[in-house]
Amino acid sequence: LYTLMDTYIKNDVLSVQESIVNHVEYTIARSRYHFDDFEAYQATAYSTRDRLIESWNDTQQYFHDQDPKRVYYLSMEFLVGRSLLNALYNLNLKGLYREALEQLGYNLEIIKERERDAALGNGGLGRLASCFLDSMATENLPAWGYGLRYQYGMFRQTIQDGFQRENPDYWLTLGNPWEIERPNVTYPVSFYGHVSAREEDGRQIFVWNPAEQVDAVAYDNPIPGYRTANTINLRLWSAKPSREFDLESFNSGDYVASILEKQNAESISSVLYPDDRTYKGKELRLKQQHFFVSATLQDILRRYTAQHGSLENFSDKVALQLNDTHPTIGIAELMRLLMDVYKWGWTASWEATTKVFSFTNHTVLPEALEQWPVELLQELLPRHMQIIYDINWRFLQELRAKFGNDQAREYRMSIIQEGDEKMVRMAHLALVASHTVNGVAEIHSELIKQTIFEDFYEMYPKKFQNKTNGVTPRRWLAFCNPPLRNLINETLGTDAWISRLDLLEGLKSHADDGEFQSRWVEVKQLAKAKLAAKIKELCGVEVSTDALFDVQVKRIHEYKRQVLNILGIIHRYDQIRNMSEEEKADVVPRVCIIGGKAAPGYELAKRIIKLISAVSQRVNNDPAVGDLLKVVFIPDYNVSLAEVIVPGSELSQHISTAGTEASGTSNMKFAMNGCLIIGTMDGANVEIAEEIGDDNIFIFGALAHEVPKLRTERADLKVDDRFAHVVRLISSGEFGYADFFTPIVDAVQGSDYYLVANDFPAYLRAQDAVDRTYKNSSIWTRMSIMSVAGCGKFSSDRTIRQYATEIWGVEPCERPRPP
Ligand code: 26Y
Repeated sequence: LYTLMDTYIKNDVLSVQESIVNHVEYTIARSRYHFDDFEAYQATAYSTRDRLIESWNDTQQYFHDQDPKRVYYLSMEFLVGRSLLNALYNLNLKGLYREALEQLGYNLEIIKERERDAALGNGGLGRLASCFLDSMATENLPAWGYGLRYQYGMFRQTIQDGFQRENPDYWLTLGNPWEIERPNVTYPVSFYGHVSAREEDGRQIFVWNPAEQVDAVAYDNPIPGYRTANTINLRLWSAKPSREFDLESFNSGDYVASILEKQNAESISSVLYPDDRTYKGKELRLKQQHFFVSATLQDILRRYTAQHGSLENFSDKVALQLNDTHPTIGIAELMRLLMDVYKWGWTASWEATTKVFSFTNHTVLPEALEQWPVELLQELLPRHMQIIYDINWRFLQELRAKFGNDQAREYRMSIIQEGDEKMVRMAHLALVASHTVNGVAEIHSELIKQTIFEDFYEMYPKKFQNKTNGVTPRRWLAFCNPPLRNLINETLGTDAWISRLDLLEGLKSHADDGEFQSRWVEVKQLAKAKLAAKIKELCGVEVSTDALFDVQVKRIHEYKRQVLNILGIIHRYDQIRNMSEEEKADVVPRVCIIGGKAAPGYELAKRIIKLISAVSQRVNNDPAVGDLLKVVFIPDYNVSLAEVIVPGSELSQHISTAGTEASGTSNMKFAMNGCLIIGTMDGANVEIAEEIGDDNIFIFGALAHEVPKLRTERADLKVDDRFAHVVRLISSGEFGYADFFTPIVDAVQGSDYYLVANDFPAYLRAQDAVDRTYKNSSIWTRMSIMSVAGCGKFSSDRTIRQYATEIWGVEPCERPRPP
């Protein structure tokens, strides 16, 4: 038996082929003699999954035996993308599978394209969560991620006549080979009803009598680390009709109506909210949040007590990280579980709760801060509302003890916002109950102390930390850009940099080497050709790979200033079309690539997409311009597209109004791939400039501390003539749809909250510097090499190690490699 238990799956060409063919026949039930590319993908995925499961099981067993302190990353979003190549690379099986498939008549590079992205997130915050899982696995941390298994992920964007259309992303239609359904890991989650109180052993006991219950079913998604035997877990919850409530509702008489009503339960986890900025108090979203954290906490407590016999030492052995305020209701839920279910007193429950939770803030924009109407919370979660009131009462006592009777301060800081409609401020709840709060880049962590959380910083200065974001160098360099990976490997004589990104520094000494530079350029040209083919496929536009590829891909938002970009493009267009042929000979040809989704309810953002499309129509069809300027809007920007766009870019725009972009993470991905950055002193751009050197980046624009004053003075600004001119081109109908674009024109001509007019001249100057530099290939290439060489800090491995030591207090727990 012992030998049987020690038998691992065999990894040789024949065994892999056998496993793939077996899955064709027995898992997807197709003929092993005839299966198409999609079926080959499915079978390959299942075969890979077998290997992941083996590693997952042994890792979890090892964690169990070692019993270290654990960390759970709670996030409403995980932007996973595709898994096949990532898993094969991490398990070091890519070459083997390529060969095995080739002999069977399939091409791994082709079949991997058949996988659909898991898009269970909006943008930066969700992708960060996925990069963190990759790093937690690679750093061998005893960690799990918890989230929701949405049936509809981020909508698919199509562009019709230049307008955005949203299409449902029913990503599970053809199955998801990466998940493991765990029907036996199911918890009831309650809603509505009322709370009753009774005396028990001289103590008040509260009983919540819920009126609605749904079941949360676990789906496990193995997350392999890079070149380690550890595989961690991402557990996602799916809502199912409750079994427990069967009896009650079914005795009520109308059998069919009862069944139909119960189906509604599934709607709780059915759809991801596609808005990442403006908070709307939607009941379903609050239900999702509670559903998610209740199932998660029940699971964590159950697994803890199963192993330890009780909850003793729970708070020494568990850390819970809240990814923004979205899972904050979990604070009240943990209090409820400890007090009402495990019968702990208030003090012990509060002590444990405040010891386990910490919280990350991802934005300074006040409109994104979550606040739930008291009335809604009261109705949906009456016991939680009671607990929140109790937490607040004690908090206000503490406040008075510290600052005396200061009503204005109490009003500002209270967890409950008074007013016509009373609201629960989730960020305040998170701040009061967490032992640590962190921002996501230096500048952002400073700003939250001075603005949105100023009062809390005064009260709890020691709670505040910074954790500058990072991205996984596996997906975002080593795997998405093999030619660059190979060149770096050869140059450094090792591939160790893939998990120790600081080693990229070794490239610095080659930055001026002419021969190395030309190989660097070759690598970039290969990636540009791939991107050009993608553009042809998706936009039908032919672009020259001799042009400078200039990219801005991210969610469409006023603060990210895609408008500044398009105004700059219009200026460039207007210049070119008025040039003589001699002047034209001097122009650096450009391809301007823009992509990103607008929240379906964000009207202005959708107009910006239409403006970009209208400008591209005009520019691309103007014979006076030819190859000197092309503008393309790439539809449906997502993780897999980013894996093609990032390596193929030469210039990337990160041009938010200073003080508005918390960090940005794509800036790191672009820099890592030798793309130069044009950007403002905002978010992580500041630290990127510091790391790679300010002469290797194009920085422009107002600084964060200047912005408030500039806003008050905006009405008196003497607007640059070129700015006035390009805005006039839009409003006079040069690109059609003049009326439709009026709100955009008004926004930048009116209060201009994001200071587009202010920064316009500096932006054009920076773009001139870009053109001038590009003409000198050797200088440009040197800057590109220095960007990559200076990127070591921006690995999420570094970020995660800092979270582990400075916030969570967890240590690596590395499973020994099997023989
Ligand atoms: C409450 C709801 C409307 C909501 C949903 C999603 C609010 C916010 C979000 C997502 C926010 C987000 O993606 N923020 C980004 O987080 C990145 C990772 O820290 C940062 O790099 C980026 O600057 C920030 O905008």
